[in-house]
Amino acid sequence: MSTEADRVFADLRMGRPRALSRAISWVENETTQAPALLEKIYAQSPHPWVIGITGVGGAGKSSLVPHLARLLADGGSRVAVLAVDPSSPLTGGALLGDRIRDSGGQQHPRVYFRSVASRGGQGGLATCVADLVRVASAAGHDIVLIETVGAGQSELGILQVAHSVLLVHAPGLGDDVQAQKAGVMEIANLLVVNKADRPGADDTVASLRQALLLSEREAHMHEGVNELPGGGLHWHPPVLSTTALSGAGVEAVWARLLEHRALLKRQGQYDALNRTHDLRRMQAYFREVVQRRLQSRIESMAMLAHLEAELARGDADPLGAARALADAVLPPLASDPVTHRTSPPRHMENTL
Ligand SMILES: Nc1nc2c(ncn2[C@@H]2O[C@H](COP(=O)(O)OP(=O)(O)OP(=O)(O)O)[C@@H](O)[C@H]2O)c(=O)[nH]1
Ligand SMILES: [Mg+2]
Repeated sequence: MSTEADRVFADLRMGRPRALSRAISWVENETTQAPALLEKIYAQSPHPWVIGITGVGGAGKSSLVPHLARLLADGGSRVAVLAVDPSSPLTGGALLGDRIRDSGGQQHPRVYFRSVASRGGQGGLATCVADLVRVASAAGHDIVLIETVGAGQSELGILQVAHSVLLVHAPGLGDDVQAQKAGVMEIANLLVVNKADRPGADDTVASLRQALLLSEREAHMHEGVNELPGGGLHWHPPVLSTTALSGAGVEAVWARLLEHRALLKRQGQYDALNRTHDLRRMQAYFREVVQRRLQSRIESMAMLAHLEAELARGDADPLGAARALADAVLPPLASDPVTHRTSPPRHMENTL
């Protein structure tokens, strides 16, 4: 007898957008059907090409992505766009603005748009989005574009799923090139100065190019693929400009992305990245499962209430109590960095 997960999987494989939306919701909300569905998906769906699009708020990522998606779809690809919103502390979900944007416009038959909540940071982005990428692949999407706001951890999270990372910048957002360099510039394979119609765009292009040369310490490299003296190949991130209002410059961005993918494949890095992403996913999921199991075990123990009461009275210290709980469910390691105590500490006299 077929389960609900079987049916959704079959519908997914037939490319039904509603099945894709449903599958994404299952995974996002960690429903009880999600693991069975994901198991099928991972077994039977290839890695799509994942392009991460990141950059400071307001640079024009969301304006640029539909142009890029349409271009790829016109070229025959099936494109899924996942827009990762910072979770709202109130709703815990994707911001309303992008939800609305999802439902309006951009109705290319080979483009699928969806906002997903980031659940606050790197872990949330990496765990949920890595699965969603494969869900999209099961539905026949061979390219997945992921938009994230480059505000701290999320751009590092994007590295755990993307093959190519595009950093969007724009004039007038503060000449924060130094700050950019310190974080996200190191991971960008392609830099785009959007709003080329605005004054100062050329200066922004020039300062990004300068910053890249400084960080690469290789002033003679040209943008794209460079042949090194020893025979190896090196990718020097190109800096391009676009105007998302008209779509100008987007074709050049696409050409460079193709070049980047070709280099990754030529160097065997494309498959290596796929393996690394799977490995990271396994490690993250392992941590999740272990933590959940241990947590549920601890919560069923009388010792927890006992320790909590001791903490409340000031008769235990938080670290000692945590260690005592850990010791109760897992044997301590000889290499544990802290002194092992067999019983919860009772030395917290009111000395203050
Ligand atoms: N003049 C001009 N304005 C643009 C261009 N691209 C986007 N904008 C405007 O810039 C604003 C921000 O654009 P978004 O696409 O929402 O920027 P974003 O990077 O997705 O922003 P967040 O999702 O908040 O991080 C909007 O008002 C756009 O209309 C452009 O090429 N030229
Ligand atoms: Mg946006």
